[in-house]
Amino acid sequence: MTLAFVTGNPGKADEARSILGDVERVELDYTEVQSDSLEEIARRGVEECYEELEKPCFVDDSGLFVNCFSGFPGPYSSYVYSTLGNEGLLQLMEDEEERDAEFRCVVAYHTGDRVETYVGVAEGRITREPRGEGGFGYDPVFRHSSGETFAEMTSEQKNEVSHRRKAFEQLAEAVG
Ligand code: ITT
Repeated sequence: MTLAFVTGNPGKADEARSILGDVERVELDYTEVQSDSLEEIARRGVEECYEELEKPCFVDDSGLFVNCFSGFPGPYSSYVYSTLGNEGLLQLMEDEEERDAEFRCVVAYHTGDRVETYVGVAEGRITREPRGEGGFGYDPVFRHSSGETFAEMTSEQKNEVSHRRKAFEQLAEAVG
């Protein structure tokens, strides 16, 4: 079965394909409600997408949670990325020694009669300089606990260990 993935982010869609196989990317401008919970944002988003598409579909709401900022930018990652970008984030953290961070990915899947959510987390640290050319978004400034930034890894390497991998694996199991 080809699943419909509603996202405006082609990087996410590529990763979903390499993890799940057959995925149809649908661009639909659904409402991302203001909430400090990725799960709430994803759940409400997929309900709206299902109403529009009238077929099973899923969305991915993800974010970078930085420890020394109590989890900021978290659910606001998209806005912070498009305003401050990676350079802005590094500047904010210039004097910070405590650089632990995690990526979280919540996938919300509308089966046709209910919504299921799956969470994946990847732990690492924020670098002092951007490193690597691969991936997208915050990848150059996120050094995964295995040693390299997500942008230094090949897409296969990132997809082995990423937050998205962990969430999508659960989706893959659920859809069989
Ligand atoms: P959607 O249309 O799917 O919502 P988006 O890019 O707006 O796409 P989010 O709302 O989930 O996605 O925002 C997440 C932000 O975090 C966004 O700026 C992404 O670039 C970034 N992000 C998410 N996953 C990432 C990953 O695996 N590596 C680097 N940055 C990531």
